[in-house]
Amino acid sequence: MNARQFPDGFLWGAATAAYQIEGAWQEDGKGPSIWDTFSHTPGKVHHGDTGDVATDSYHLYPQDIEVMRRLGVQAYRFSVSWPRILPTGRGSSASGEVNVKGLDYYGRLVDALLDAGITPVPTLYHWDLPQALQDELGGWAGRDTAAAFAEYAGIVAEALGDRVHRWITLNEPWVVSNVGYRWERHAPGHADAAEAVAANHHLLLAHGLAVSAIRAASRWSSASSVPVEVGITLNLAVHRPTSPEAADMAAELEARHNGVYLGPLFAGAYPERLTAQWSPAKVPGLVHDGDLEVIGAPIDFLGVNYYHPGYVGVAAADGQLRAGERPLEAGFVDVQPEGLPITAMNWLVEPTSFRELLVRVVTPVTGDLPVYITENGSSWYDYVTQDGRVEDYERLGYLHDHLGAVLDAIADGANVRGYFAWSLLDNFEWAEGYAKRFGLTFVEFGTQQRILKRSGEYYAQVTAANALVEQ
Ligand code: GBH
Repeated sequence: MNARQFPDGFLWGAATAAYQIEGAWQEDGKGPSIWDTFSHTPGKVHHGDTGDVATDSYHLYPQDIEVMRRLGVQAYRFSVSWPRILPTGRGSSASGEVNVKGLDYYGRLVDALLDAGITPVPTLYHWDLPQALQDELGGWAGRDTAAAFAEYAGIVAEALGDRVHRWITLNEPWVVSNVGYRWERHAPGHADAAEAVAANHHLLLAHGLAVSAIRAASRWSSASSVPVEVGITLNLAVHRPTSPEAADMAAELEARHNGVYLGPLFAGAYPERLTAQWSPAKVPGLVHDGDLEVIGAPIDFLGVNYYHPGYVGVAAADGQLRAGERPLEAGFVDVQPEGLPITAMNWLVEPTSFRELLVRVVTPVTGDLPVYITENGSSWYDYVTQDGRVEDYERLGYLHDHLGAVLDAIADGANVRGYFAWSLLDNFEWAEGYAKRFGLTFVEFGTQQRILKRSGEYYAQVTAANALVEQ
């Protein structure tokens, strides 16, 4: 069978995030983050797991790079821990101090990546806010956190900008705002819709301010002629109605998920249809004059994370839940249609929704702008066989089918320039602790041994061929 080729120059990568892999939570002057606090609070994370050690990548990053070589990836998306760089969250402008040892760690990591011929693609915020900023400013619910982020971004860009040319400001502001401030499931564990809407706006403001801070710092530190590229990563959603009566609710959910970020970033406005529960524009005093211009500053690419579709249906008249339904709101239910596979996270597997996302949701707003898939992957109950192998054919199938969806979207005109698999290796899966594995590499958490899974072997074939290899 002929393998379908990806475009020339398509970038193959793998992704992780600082709190999920680094460990060393108190080492070399690092300050506490809201995730240190949250995971150390009984009852917040499954099994009481924490990121104290995680995959110990603060020390074992050379082993991670060895895995990257075996996967044949050309780029590594990792995140920088803000409290490792600024233990109190602030730089010199607010009597904070830069922790040079924290910066040195990322310098060593970047140098080792470049030695291995792998392009570093750091994300500046993947959910580990300095605890001090939560305590003093209300975290993302406070406007000053946006300015603090821009200062931090400039400090990191100045230190690494001679070697790093592609930056991602934020990871998934929807998750930060809603899962962290509205629904309590992530740090800081608040259940406050007003805080969540404020966080939504302040995160976007932080992004916009950071874009110019990174560009300014890069001009200063970069002697090379490689132009700096800055983007943001969003988790975007496809919500499909199970009947025409649910279509408006599906559109509402997509506006809360997608429009509230894509609108300000690409069209200068929050979606009209949303109420003050969801739209910063409807909250008096939240959006200041000039904010939307800052947020809409031109970017060089959009990062898209995608895992699963959502289905929304009309609730039964008697209010009883039918098979596969979960309560949503106001007479609607979240539906898991019969027959679709479900991962260990209880997420639906349906690759056609990925193509739909890229073609219907993303391309109309991004146009010619490059799009990178900055995360995609799946969790399954992996185990090591007696001969030391992890035969994760479900993950291999998910990977194959979702790469096929990317090819379909490219054929439909989507400007997708690269793909980062989530994740390089099993790691701390937030509220699920270590119970849910997403890696192309298995980690034996007792010994920190890394074992390439069958899916990782498959990914190595794909990256080598730049094609959707068939098994
Ligand atoms: C990503 O977020 C993270 O960036 C990464 O750190 C994480 O390890 C990875 O995914 C795997 O979880 O409405 O409650 O049904 C996950 C993005 C967006 C996926 C929301 C689940 C629906 C949750 N998530 N989505 S819910």
